[in-house]
Amino acid sequence: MRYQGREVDVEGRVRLVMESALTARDRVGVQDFVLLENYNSEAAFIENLRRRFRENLIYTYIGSVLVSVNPYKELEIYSKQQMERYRGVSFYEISPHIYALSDNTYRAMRTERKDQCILISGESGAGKTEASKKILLYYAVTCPTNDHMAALGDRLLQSNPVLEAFGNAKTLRNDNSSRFGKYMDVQFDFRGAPVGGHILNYLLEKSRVVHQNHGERNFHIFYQLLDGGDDNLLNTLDLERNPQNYQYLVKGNCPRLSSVSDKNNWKVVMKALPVIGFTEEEVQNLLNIIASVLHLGNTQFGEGEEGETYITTETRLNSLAKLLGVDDSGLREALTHKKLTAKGEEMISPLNFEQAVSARDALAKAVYGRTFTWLVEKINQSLALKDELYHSSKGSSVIGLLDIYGFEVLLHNSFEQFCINYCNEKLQQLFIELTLRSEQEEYETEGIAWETVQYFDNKIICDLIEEKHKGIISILVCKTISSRFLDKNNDSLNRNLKEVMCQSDNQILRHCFRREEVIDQKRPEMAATQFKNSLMKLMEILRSKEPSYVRCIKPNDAKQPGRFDEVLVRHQVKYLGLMENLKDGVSTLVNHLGYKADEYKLGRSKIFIRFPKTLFATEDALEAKKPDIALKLQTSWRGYRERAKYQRIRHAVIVIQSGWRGMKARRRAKRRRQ
Ligand code: AOV
Ligand code: MG
Repeated sequence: MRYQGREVDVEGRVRLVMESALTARDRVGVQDFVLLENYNSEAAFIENLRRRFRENLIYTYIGSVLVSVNPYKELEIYSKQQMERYRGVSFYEISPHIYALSDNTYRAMRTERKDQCILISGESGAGKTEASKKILLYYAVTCPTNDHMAALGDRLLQSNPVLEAFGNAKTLRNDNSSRFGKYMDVQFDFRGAPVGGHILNYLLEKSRVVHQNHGERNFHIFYQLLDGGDDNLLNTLDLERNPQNYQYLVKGNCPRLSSVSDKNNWKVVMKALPVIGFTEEEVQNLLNIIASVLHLGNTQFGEGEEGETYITTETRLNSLAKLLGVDDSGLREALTHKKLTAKGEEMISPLNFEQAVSARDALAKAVYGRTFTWLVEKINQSLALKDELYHSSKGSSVIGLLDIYGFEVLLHNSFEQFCINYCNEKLQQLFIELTLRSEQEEYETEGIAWETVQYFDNKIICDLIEEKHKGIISILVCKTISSRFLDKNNDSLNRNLKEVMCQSDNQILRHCFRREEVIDQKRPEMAATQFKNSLMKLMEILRSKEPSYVRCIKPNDAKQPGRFDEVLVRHQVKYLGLMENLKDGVSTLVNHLGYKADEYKLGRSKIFIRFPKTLFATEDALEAKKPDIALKLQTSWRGYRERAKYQRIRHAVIVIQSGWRGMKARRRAKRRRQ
């Protein structure tokens, strides 16, 4: 063993560091990229990720940012015992974990009484949704509770399988891909018990209802119903068990999944619905709607000699109308004709074949999409803060959880990918704004010497999309771009279909299709404009909260355990800007404190301080709240994650300050002994 130097560890013990202490580190890497000796090197960064991945250590910090690599296998690290290990324990005292981040966020909310949010990002299949579920589970299990609140915890957890059944689907990238964005607030009372919840949903990929790319599926719920529903139920819905009999399910040619049991998931969903407060009638109405979408898909058209369109599947039309709760002759007419108002007069004109097909598909998408929104509203009612808890919720705080659809690059990116990727750009922009940019600006105003860290500010991408008059979204409104892309943006339903639907007996559909909409002659907002506005609102919500970040990485494209594809990982490290998160925090501080070169050495994980007097000087500097940087760092450390923007430097301070604390404790102990 070779003598390496002296080290002040996190508990404040000064000890000799021998080489052997470093060998384990060589094997499993460092648990915080800030501690990498060569933290500017991308190769070292990737190598550290790889080493840890090989040891099933999927979590690593960059300061207070949690990086997570999808293991594509079940790891024994999410048990209740593990949750207990992380309760009340500081970030740096224990190995990195999603529970550590959950717990720290929770404690920050409790001690600072400030709303928090956890932003989870990463490309499709990287593990965002799994991470968000683990966070929710952690709170449901570890937070204080009583019977009433336990019921809320239950409803929070049960809302997940329901939303996933209706909003997730198999894609080429992910067998359980979220096809909607989800932001969930969990509200806690003054004792830290969860008392309420609220979900905001963002743009469901409705086009999937009528079309799937090869190798992909429609939303899970259709297959669950066909596989899991009993014979009786399928009879009443006039359905056959084989998904291949349904036009809306055959496009991807992928009816079954090896990784997912539709039958079991059906049971889970059916059990969850009453827990969330669905009545029997509501469940029946919901099932009728799912079945009606399948029947709509099988509604076929023929073309007469005059070019008029008629329905060739007449016998099925009755059951379709019954399931939708509408009059069958009205439905027939609305599927084959459109109503126009010209010069104050109402006219009916026949649709041609293509128009009829697209009217049918538009109806299927509208029915499904609006039902999904209704579902979210219904879940929100069930999670809403109950009156009797209102009093105890005073002075309470919120933790928001953002799980969006990840970046997607397909062979042909369509309107949905445009929206999904735009949403990801917005989130990245917020990340940059809250971490890198504001930090550098702060340095400048404080006159602190630092080396510019080059980072890619994706604001230009967001501007390109959203700028008034010349941004892509404004240009989309121009009729000159005529394509399917634009149709999806337009997303409108013929007026007479709306008229038929708003008379439905099905209470859910009645709620989804309002009479006012038929009367209102205003042109509805374009889908992209609506989406942009909803994202703007989301950004405001997130800005008002204290953020924590989980950055998910996908190790390979084959969804396989144990495979670490370096090219793929490097690509993600680059575009997530993870290297840009590493800054020279320790040396910035040390330079500012004016240490001489022989007084300290920057080690892999610690500062090696040579003389105790240097340590005392540090202590004095911090105690005297001098210099400014120390003051600033210390307050930000005190507020712990009060200011996410200091994350990297704060970490450096923790190393020094813990030592300093240790010294203080020892001094106190010494005084007591004397
Ligand atoms: P995503 O949410 O980031 O993609 P998911 O969270 O759905 O990705 O993860 C994809 C799959 O990876 C899951 O279905 C699991 O099989 C596996 N997985 C992810 N995280 C873990 C983990 N911690 N432990 C074990 N397996 C995991 V997308 O919604 O497509 O953007 O739109
Ligand atoms: Mg997801």
